[in-house]
Amino acid sequence: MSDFLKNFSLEGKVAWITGASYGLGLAYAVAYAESGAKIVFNDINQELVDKGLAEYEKRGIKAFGKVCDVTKEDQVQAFVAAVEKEVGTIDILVNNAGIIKRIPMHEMSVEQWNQVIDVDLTGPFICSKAVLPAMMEKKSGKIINACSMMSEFGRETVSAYAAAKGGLKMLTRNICSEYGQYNIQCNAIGPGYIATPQTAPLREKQPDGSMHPFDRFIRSKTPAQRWGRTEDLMGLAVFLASPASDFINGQVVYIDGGISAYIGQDPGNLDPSKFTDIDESTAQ
Ligand code: NAP
Ligand code: GCO
Repeated sequence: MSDFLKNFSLEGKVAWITGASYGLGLAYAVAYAESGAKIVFNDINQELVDKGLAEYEKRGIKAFGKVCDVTKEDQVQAFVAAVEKEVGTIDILVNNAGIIKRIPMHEMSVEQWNQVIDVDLTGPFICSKAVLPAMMEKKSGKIINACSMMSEFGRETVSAYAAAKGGLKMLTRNICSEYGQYNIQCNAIGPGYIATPQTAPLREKQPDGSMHPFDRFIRSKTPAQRWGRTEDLMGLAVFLASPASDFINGQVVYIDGGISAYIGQDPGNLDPSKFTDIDESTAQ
């Protein structure tokens, strides 16, 4: 490998991706493993951790996985201590774990609001706080947050999620500001609409077999006229975790097929025969 390409390698790094049993977290972890990193991950219950371990084993990846709820600081601290004992200090943290509740705000309970804020915003705070001391000691570290189109735009029914993802954009900037002096970079990936279980309800066929209205809508807002695939995000995830991005800090990098640059077209003008259809069986 050329000296230049070594800048994109994660050889020997320990990468922790939260909530990485499937979906985008699994894709990031696979990309990191392919780039030389040791993979550690957590999920909310043993069934999901086992599912993730099986997925990694299928790909020849020996991952370290344990149950850990990112909203519980005691569990996170214990998880990090176990990783440091059994694998090594964490070089890369991807705050990927997230939930969404699509409920009109005037019908949303405070409990439902708090559940989303706890996972999507407080979780990244708790996990980042847990890995920072070792990164400060090492004078090196990468923290990558999972922002969203909803870090910039609102839409009906996602008030708590948008507030969390908007806050996560500012947490990204603040970690950059406070810890850049330790050679720690904190950036965020801002995916567009990606085919995963989280967005599956937005693509469900209608009873008459027609497209979900939101599926047609989001394709009309995307120049590529397609949903993103998890593999579309793997390159950026590796780049932001690698030495090649050491002078990028505090940024949200949007990887959205052009949604944030495009006013959109009349959904009625779309020709479904031209769509690069998502194979839902792969939208893991
Ligand atoms: P996903 O399919 O819902 O996966 C999220 C993962 O996080 C699941 O394994 C989930 O477990 C886990 N998780 C939830 N709460 C947790 C907790 N308290 N502690 C630990 N793990 C927890 O989501 P995704 O589509 O892969 O998205 C991953 C991240 O990217 C999320 O932060 C999401 O907001 C963000 N994002 C997604 C898109 C998109 O279009 N898909 C776009 C922009 C940003 P459970 O199965 O138990 O929930
Ligand atoms: C929604 C979707 C989005 C995506 C993603 C877009 O209901 O609008 O779930 O929020 O998950 O965050 O970037």
